Amino acid sequence: MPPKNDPFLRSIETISLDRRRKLRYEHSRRNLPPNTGRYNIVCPFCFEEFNPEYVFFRATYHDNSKDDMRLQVDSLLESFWKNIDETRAVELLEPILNPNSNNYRNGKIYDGQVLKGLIQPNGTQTYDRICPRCHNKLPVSAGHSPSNIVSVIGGTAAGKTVFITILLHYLTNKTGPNFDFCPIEMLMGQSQEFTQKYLAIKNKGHRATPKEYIYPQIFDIKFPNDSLTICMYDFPGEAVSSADYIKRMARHLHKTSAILLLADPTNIASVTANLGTETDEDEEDEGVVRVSAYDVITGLINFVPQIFGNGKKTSVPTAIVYTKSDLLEALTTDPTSGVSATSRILQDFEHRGFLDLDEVSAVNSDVLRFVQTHDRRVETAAKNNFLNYNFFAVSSLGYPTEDTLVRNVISPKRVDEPFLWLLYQLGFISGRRIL
Ligand SMILES: Nc1nc2c(ncn2[C@@H]2O[C@H](COP(=O)(O)OP(=O)(O)OP(=O)(O)O)[C@@H](O)[C@H]2O)c(=O)[nH]1
Ligand SMILES: [Mg+2]
Ligand SMILES: [Zn+2]
Repeated sequence: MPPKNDPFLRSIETISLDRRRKLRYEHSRRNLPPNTGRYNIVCPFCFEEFNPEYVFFRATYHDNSKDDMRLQVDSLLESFWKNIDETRAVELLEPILNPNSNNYRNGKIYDGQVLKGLIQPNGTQTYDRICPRCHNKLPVSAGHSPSNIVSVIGGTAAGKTVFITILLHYLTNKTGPNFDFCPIEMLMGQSQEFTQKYLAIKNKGHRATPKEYIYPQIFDIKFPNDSLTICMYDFPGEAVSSADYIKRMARHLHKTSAILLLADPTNIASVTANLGTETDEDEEDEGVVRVSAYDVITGLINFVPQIFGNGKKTSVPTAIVYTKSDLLEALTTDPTSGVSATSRILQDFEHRGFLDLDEVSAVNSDVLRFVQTHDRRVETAAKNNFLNYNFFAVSSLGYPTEDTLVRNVISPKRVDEPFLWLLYQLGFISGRRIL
């Protein structure tokens, strides 16, 4: 977060955009592996990393008259899913073909340098690449671009699912054109089409994510000359303090390249008091625990110690995002509330072509003022545990939920900013600062 400590900013190059008035600092894309046209694949299910040459294929047909082409139980795949859901029914599947066995040496089909397909014994082709370790189907883009895991974590009803859904839509329609990139969803078969979910949010409101395995949202961000695969993992807030859930179903947290830590600002008692909103009796009956950003940070430290390297600060870039900023508008009448009428928390901002680092620092300061007024523990917890963090505020819907349903319009505020900051931290977009 603090730009002075940003190791990358030390190696920035200075360019003069307007010599008479001011200098801007820019650093271009950095930290990226050379574009060799072939990247190691990280399986989005078991997180095994391997060379694309060693993928397996699922045959697209079976022939029960041939021993090696029968429908069969895939015991590796079964044990992967049984570990997550014991009640899962066992299916018979087409056989697995290993392209590196003698039978297929001459049947390999390449797309550039990446092994993409295989000629099957009956002469037809299969393009169903699967992970050699867990036998789950790999995304179409695997091997063509570096893959990054982004974990979206936060308490129940923090707004994670709505945020991810709106973000993907927004990246496609607004941010992408501003940055000359185009996000393409890599459907995994099981992963839901985000447009449908977007419409569902628009039309019907939203329901809690069930505490079961959630398929990652996988999308490719295509730049003019290369691309980047993002595997985004939603997380049921209910599981934020469950060591068992994290161990069995949220192993992505151990391998994460970036964290979007989402918190509902109206979960803080002093904010609720300030807003005059009463506790929802239904929620109390259902035993819903309202978690703050502090609880999520301590949950991460306790349950995912791997990323903190034995009690040290983590270098995984972490965006600490207060959601539902639309609800904070009501605080502005109280001068001691930490949110002024001119606060960036309430304003939208469009980054174009580069991340405006001054704006990001200003948002950080405005949100920090809110945190210092209402929940100082968060400031200390962030400072002591993350090397690279920034505070953000977003509104995915733009209005309080009831208003959104009535107006049937969604006008997100700053919804792409934390994600752009992560892309900047990972080295995929440039940032600029006015001196
Ligand atoms: N006012 C307002 N409400 C929002 C916004 N985003 C989400 N909500 C509401 O917050 C509630 C929870 O949103 P979800 O996205 O389901 O929250 P979640 O973090 O995925 O919750 P779990 O899946 O239960 O962990 C829903 O009623 C949403 O309508 C927002 O930007 N503004
Ligand atoms: Mg959810
Ligand atoms: Zn795997």
